Amino acid sequence: MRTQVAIIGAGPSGLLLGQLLSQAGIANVIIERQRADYVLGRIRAGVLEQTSADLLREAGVGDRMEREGIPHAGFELLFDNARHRIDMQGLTGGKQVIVYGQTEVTRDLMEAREASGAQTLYEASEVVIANFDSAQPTVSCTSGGRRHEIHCDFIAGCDGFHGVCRASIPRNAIHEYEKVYPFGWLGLLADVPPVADELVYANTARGFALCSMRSRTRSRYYLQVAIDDRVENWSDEAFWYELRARLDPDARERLVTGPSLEKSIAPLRSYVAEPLRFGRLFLAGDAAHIVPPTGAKGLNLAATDVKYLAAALIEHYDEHSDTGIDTYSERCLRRVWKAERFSWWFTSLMHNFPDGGDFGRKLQGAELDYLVNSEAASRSLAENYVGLPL
Ligand code: RFL
Ligand code: PHB
Repeated sequence: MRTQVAIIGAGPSGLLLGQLLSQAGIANVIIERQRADYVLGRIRAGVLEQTSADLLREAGVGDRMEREGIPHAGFELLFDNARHRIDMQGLTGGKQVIVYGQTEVTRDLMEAREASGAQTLYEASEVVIANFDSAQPTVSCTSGGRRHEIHCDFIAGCDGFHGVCRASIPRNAIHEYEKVYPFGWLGLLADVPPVADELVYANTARGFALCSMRSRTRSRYYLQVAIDDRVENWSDEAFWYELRARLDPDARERLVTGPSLEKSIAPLRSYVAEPLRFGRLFLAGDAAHIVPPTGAKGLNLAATDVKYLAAALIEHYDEHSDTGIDTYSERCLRRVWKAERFSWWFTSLMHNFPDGGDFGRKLQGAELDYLVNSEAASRSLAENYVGLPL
């Protein structure tokens, strides 16, 4: 088989890249390890920055997001038993974020891909990428009971943190930066109305909690748990009990509980691999970098990588210029490190650190107090949360 761009991974990065390339008339094949319904079953991100929403519109998949996505003009910080609103819109000259689940983004992209007739090999095993340091890269995999060999001009590594692409780059050609946090997030999805109209980020002595949502009837909640905790340890009742204990009295009263649709634990990590390009292989999204979810930046960073990568490949084919390709890594990394900084900072501010001690908690209290009472500090938070300019 021959194509122009072989894309490894059908998460949001791979599907969005495929869509932008197909729109530009560039042939592409996606190779995905899982089944489509498995990919759709993963409950992950919930918040889109305006630049990500704009890109989805540009890619022709913005209609349902427009109808069903919920624009948010602010969010709340909860500490010392009280909630304080951060007026994102007022502090950033009118910017908002859109609450629209990653599952929905993925579904919209999968439908658009099917309609375009572009090829996707699902349930691909033994995926091997080769020769990407030459002009004739190849991808081989087993799918549908037979071995495929795909010859291409470029490989896009959109295969997430545990994928094969980054792992195929020679160790001495890549520099990794990593920070692992001593806790995880236990998430629960339930068909109950959200406890508040906007997201609530809570710093409490019992640990961090986040009240988020997918719609006006579906809530997503998270609790900070120990790094070695297991989801089997958490009945729905235990989850709701602990969440209630981390809320303020008003929210505690309003909280509606119900059976969980999904419950899982995610570890928290900050990670960057540099550079994002090796010969004719590009890394994009979680394959290249991970942020802890506190700042809601992961999916948004993936979208920006893809925006730059699609533009670079289109420039290569249409204008015979490799400027975009040559500057891809540097352009992405400038934005990636700013989001890494923000996500690390917000994580450090909001969580209970096992070895942070009383001193650490006092400092967090002082910073939160400063944050909600200083317009400059609130604005800095709001500016980062809605997404820094491209
Ligand atoms: P994905 O989504 O991991 O997709 C990679 C795909 O590659 C496939 N794959 C392979 N395919 C072929 N061959 C192989 N060898 C392969 N190995 C892997 C996988 O099956 C998969 O389908 O990466 P992508 O596309 O880069 O997308 C990144 C986002 O998924 C991620 O950044 C966000 O979910 C992070 N994130 C959040 N981001 C936000 O912007 N806002 C949020 O509110 C937000 N909340 C979150 C989050 C992530 C979370 N978890 C579970 C880590 C909340 C949580 C709890
Ligand atoms: C979510 O709804 O899953 C979500 C929202 C905001 C975050 C992280 C996750 O910061």
